[in-house]
Amino acid sequence: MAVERTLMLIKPDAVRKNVEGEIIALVQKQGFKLVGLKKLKLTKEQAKQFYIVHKDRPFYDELTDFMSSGPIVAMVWEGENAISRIREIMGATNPEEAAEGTIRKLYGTNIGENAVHGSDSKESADYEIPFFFSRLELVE
Ligand code: DAT
Ligand code: MG
Repeated sequence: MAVERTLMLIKPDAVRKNVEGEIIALVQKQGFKLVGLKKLKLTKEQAKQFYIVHKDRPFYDELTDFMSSGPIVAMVWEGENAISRIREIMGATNPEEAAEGTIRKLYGTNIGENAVHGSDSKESADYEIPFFFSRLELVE
């Protein structure tokens, strides 16, 4: 078991639904420590940079329009196997296919507007955490 850090985003649809607090509480109840937190609004260019791995996917333009459509909440969570365990708590990409009790099942709208993002690997976390947070903003 390894202590890891992972980036989670509460996407514009969930912020519009006013459920940021419920999502944070759900992750905290699983024992993870919140080490970074901020609310911000991405520009289209910033959303394209964040999701650069998807640049050749057919949904890239729709995804980056959505992610720059309103405020988001960015968080860094720390804990044992945080990367894979938080992906489990999030649920499947398509909220209709997500397991009961997962964040996307509870708060997602559709496959594009699915409430949250979570880093999918150590390599992703290493790109995504510094994208939003400086070292000074990550507090044990
Ligand atoms: P995940 O967010 O579960 O890691 P992903 O990396 O495959 O999923 O895709 C990134 C985001 O892109 C996803 O959260 C929502 C959007 N997306 C994925 N597949 C899509 C599709 N078929 N149509 C529209 N948006 C999609
Ligand atoms: Mg992904």
